[in-house]
Amino acid sequence: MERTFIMIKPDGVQRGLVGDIISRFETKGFTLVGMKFMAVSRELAEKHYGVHKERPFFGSLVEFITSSPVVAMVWEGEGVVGSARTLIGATNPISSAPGTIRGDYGVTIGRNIIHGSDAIETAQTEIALWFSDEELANWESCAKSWIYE
Ligand code: DAT
Ligand code: MG
Repeated sequence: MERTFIMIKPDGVQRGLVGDIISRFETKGFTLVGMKFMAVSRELAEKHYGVHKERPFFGSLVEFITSSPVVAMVWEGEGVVGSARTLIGATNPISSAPGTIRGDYGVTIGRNIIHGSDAIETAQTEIALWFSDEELANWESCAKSWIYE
């Protein structure tokens, strides 16, 4: 089953959006397989955003992600990588659709509340970066047969 890496960024935690965000993934029908509330080291932040290291916003992005705790999660389900990106909305919240997490709660790109892996391969890399195998639970929800045909 497909898995994706989701992180509620420092602004989402500080603004009290953790419960609402988790609820959106739960009620959609995805399965939580890993979660931790944690401070992010500079090393982890730089690795996670390594693809952006030449971009002008890289320094402030790393500062932001390490400034206050985050909620790191792994969610599982059919098509979860793409579907999570849809639930999250476009990168710049000023133009994210209403009904999406960023569209409902954000205004500027540097405070866009949540991260979601952009592809299946990226998800695998990010899950391995943020979680050990022992931190992920292999389990089946009792609702599975009511979510999947
Ligand atoms: P996404 O988080 O939607 O995958 P991304 O991978 O292009 O977007 O960028 C990672 C994060 O970097 C993004 O969530 C917010 C920040 N960011 C991206 N482009 C930016 C810009 N032009 N100015 C400031 N921050 C930016
Ligand atoms: Mg990205």
